[in-house]
Amino acid sequence: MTAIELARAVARTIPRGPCFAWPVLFVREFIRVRSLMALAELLQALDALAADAGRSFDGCQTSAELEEARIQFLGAKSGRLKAVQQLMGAVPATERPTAGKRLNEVKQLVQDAFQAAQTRVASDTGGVTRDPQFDPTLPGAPHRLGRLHPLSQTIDELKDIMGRLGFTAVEGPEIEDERHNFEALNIPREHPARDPLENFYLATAASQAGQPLLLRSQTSTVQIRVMEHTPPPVRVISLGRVYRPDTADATHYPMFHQMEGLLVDRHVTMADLKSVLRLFATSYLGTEVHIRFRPSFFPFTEPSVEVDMKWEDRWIEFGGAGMVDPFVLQSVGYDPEEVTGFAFGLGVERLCMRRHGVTDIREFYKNDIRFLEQF
Ligand code: FA5
Repeated sequence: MTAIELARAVARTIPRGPCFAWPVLFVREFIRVRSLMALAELLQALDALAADAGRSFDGCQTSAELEEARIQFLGAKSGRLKAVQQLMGAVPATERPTAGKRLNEVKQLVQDAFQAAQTRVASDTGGVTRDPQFDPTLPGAPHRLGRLHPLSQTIDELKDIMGRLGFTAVEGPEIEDERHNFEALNIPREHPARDPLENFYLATAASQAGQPLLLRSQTSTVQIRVMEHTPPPVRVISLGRVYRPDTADATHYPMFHQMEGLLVDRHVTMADLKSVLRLFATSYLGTEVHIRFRPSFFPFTEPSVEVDMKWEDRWIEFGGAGMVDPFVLQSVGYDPEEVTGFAFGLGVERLCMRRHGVTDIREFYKNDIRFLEQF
């Protein structure tokens, strides 16, 4: 019944009296009748809900049907129980105890019906009556567990070992500007290492940044980034991807990983560098490892060496190293008269290959599960 229909019906029931009393009587009667109707409406809705929910839950055969019915009746946002509960607001305060009692009873009924159906459906679907092929006594099908890629495992282990030697792991960006990849590392404009054919320059990114950008060709960039923001002493490693347009063969790949190490402090010498690298190699490879330094050249270290390790009676190059060039220390604001430092950059793939006897670096990037699951 609409409010207007209700008003007309109430008006007909009020005896005609003095004209000033009639509106008061009408309003009082209108409110009383509307409250009683709200209570009746709520009780009727509760009865219908109890009956519908019972029927619906009883009829559910599968857990999907049951879930649908649960949402319809008990759903927290738009379930029917929730909607009926909202009718309570229109019930007059004097009638609320009666209405509340009935609401709680129906709530309990609906929940009991749901739980009974839940127990029945669970036992039905697991029982032999539904699927005669199902044998609950057979062992379950094991899930195939994934694992970390061997290079990720190696990186974790290298961080662990170097952490024990007091080196903190830091990160640097893979897209670099020329200052960090070359200039601050004492690699001048005419140096062949800056040849576009030796690097992956990024034309589109550079045009937006307004300066040349490239994929970093070495992790030595992170040395600069750390020293720019940290006063000495510094003792860090950085592990990450580097990119060079090298032709892929058994020991080279155009994208590979390096571990950069940097230690700057007072009185640091080449002897410290060799001790750290020997300790590291012995810890990672598990046996006493021979390492040797071969004289070499890197623009950012002086003196510079290639670091070789012995592998099956052969010397294999694992990286470059040296004492940080005073020019580099100066370019980041350090005083080369106060501090000295060493740095090294080792190929992570080559370390992992040596440790596990992998003879071709390309295996790491083929994504062949038969290879990867051996680690
Ligand atoms: C450098 O990259 C120097 N930044 C290392 C360095 C750091 C020197 C700090 C001094 C001080 P180099 O280009 O030699 O050096 O590379 C270091 C190692 O990376 C190599 O010894 C090798 O193990 C690995 N490497 C180089 N190119 C490749 C490649 N294409 N694929 C796989 N590993 C590579």
